[in-house]
Amino acid sequence: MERTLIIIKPDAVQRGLTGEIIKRFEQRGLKIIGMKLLRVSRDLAEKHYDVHRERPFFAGLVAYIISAPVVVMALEGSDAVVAARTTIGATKPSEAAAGTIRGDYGLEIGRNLVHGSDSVENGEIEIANFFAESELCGGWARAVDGWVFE
Ligand code: IDP
Ligand code: MG
Repeated sequence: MERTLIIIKPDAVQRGLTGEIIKRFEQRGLKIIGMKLLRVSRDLAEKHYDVHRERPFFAGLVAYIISAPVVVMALEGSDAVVAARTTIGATKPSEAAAGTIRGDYGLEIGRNLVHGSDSVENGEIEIANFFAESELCGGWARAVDGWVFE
């Protein structure tokens, strides 16, 4: 089973889309093993987006992600990283496929609603950055698991 970190970004929380976005991951079959609402600190935002530190949009990206509360989720499932990213859609919402979160609710790259880890390795790192081990319910048995996982 893979794990991935999802961030429901400030624009999505402000727009009242939190429930709609959580629903899409749940319906996909991904298992929530951690979830909380928090205000991201500047330090954590800069650490999370460190790979983009030299990009021209970095300052705006950090300002955006700390501007209001976010909901973070750790999800578990088979191929969780790729499955979550296909549910999220392309980085640029105007080019994201209809039926994806970004394709259904977004227009601009700087307001693209949700983050999903881009690799299994980064998923583990990002979950550890946002959650203490005691906040995770890894591998809990869900009643429907046998109908989602073969
Ligand atoms: P991803 O979120 O689809 O993985 P990345 O390329 O990793 O996309 O970029 C991280 C985040 O940085 C994006 O989700 C978006 O919020 C922001 N971002 C990326 N490129 C731009 C840009 O050109 N302008 C403004 N924000 C950007
Ligand atoms: Mg990325």
